[in-house]
Amino acid sequence: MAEPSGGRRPMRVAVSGAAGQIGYQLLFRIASGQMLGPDQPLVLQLLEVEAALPALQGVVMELDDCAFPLLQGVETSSEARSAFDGVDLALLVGAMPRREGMERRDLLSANAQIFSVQGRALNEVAGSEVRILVVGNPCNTNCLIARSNAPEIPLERWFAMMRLDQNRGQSLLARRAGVAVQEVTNLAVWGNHSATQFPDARQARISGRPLSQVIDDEDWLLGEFVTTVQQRGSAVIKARGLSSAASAANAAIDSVVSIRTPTPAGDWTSLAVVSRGEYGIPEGLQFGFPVRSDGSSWTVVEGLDQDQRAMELIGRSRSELEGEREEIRHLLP
Ligand code: NAX
Repeated sequence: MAEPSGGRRPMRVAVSGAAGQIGYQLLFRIASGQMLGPDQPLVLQLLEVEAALPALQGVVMELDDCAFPLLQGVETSSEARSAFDGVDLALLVGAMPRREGMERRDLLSANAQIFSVQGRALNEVAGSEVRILVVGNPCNTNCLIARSNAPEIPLERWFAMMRLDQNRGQSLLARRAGVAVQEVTNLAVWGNHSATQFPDARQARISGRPLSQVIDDEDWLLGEFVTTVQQRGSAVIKARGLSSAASAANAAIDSVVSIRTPTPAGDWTSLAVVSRGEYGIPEGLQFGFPVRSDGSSWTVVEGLDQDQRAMELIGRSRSELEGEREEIRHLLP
């Protein structure tokens, strides 16, 4: 019988925080081929803190028990240099969670330590074409920190995840318009993956038509729609008693697919990428923008007409990210 790999070189995929709840939703989908495609063999290189390695071993046992044809190996480590050795793709999911009584600045600096170490390790040992998606929060600033510690890796290879926010918004718009979710396109989520993000429904399209022709309710689009998407993570925690995990893993897979696949004509996808000054966003911030990919490189979609109200909302998220950068500036190399 023919091998599913067709003789292709396996891709090396690192996942940090692999024993966590997102990890548990993510690894099986990656190993089954949902992220890299049904013909692409892979090796998983899983990073966890020392204390979580026994739990991670249980996850590895379950991966074995799935007998995934594409999965050619699983390695585990608590050392970033070992987990990132030769990787083509790194999904940085593990992060220090916010504990009771912890100030935001403590959270930022605890994560700054983690992501500096991981950035340096990627710089030293990752494969020459590596791409990195940061999921662990605060993901935009964690990405900026890791990137700043990896001078050999081009800035364009770094992404922070905005896709869960886009997907949440797309579902909400589809429900409101009474259409299937795939009819909703061109939804950009601007700024920080936090409660200041701006999901911009007014540029969206429904079945190719401007959204305003279907949902003619500016107050809702700039009011309840925006706050519902911004607060969705908290709403899930309230209902489930745990933060979003399956939907976050799904969004990580969607993000990687949209980086590696040409964006459908006329559409765009939401990714936080390094700012080159587009829309007046300071250079170097890791900022959520509408992005188009050609399958290997990407560009921010420029020239979208943003009115004053939209620029104010985007500005709020920009100020928050500038503030985060100030908080950790002393830790940047
Ligand atoms: P869990 O606490 O279930 O898992 C995190 C795992 O990371 C733990 O197993 C922990 O041991 C590990 N870890 C911590 N520090 C590490 C380090 N230095 N190296 C390697 N592993 C480390 O959290 P989970 O629900 O899986 O969420 C993971 C991260 O995703 C959190 O920071 C969370 O805030 C963030 N999220 C980001 C989202 C986004 O859209 N960008 C949405 C979902 C999620 O909230």
